[in-house]
Amino acid sequence: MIPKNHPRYKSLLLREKIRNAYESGFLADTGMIAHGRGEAFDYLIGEKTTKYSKIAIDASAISLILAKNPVLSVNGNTIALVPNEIVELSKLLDAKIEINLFYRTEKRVDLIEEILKKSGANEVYGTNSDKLEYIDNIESPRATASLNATYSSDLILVPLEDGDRAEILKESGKKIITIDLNPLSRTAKKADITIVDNIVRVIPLLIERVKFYKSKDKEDMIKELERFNNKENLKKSLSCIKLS
Ligand code: PTJ
Repeated sequence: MIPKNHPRYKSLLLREKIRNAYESGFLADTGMIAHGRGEAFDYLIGEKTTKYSKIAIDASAISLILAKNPVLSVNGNTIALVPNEIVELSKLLDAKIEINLFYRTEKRVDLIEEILKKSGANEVYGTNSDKLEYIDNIESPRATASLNATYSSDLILVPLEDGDRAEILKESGKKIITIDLNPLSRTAKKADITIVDNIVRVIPLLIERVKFYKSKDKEDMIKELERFNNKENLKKSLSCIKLS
């Protein structure tokens, strides 16, 4: 039991979620290490949503609304932290949810599918019963792509993933949005839109901004998106890291 007045209360609650997810069997053991890396970067940006994160979240909301077949790719860490919010976002956008795991096992996939269904998801892709393709040039089990989701999508939200998948998906013509507290990760550098922020703050805000933009004029949204420059925004996000 963590006392509410503990100065690190919020952060300790997240650790608790991560530990429980590991004990339940759906979080990879190294998912705990990945969380720790994220925590360190979060500390350095002041554990708050920066101005540049907000700019990237707006660009993401618009892109997701304008996409023809958007997919929300989820792994163990994402489901440990924001399962209900992912389902809410998918419903709002009519986006598909696909399970994609680096340390893929049938058991973990089943457990994650069960959590998503309990959170209200009608359909989940990338499951053990789904029709899966394997993306060329990716050696890990992360190569899986559901024929009816990632494989045929035009835009994929790829959170908490530092690797080569984003780059390869991009080469095949897909647009990539990532959420990563580490602005120097491979995926952060390769994505079309990089949100340098904690996923627990991002998804609720993204839901809010999708609701806001949904009623807006399409041409105005396109113009706003054209003004977004990921390289510039990522550079500014990096400058938010305080070392003293
Ligand atoms: O569930 P699996 O099998 O797919 O495995 C998932 C992990 C996360 C273990 C796997 O994808 C992995 O090893 O990831 P990496 O390479 O450690 O990358 C995870 C990235 O997410 C790192 O750059 C972290 O800084 C970042 N990160 C961790 N927690 C958060 C985060 N970014 C945003 N919000 C967080 N809460």
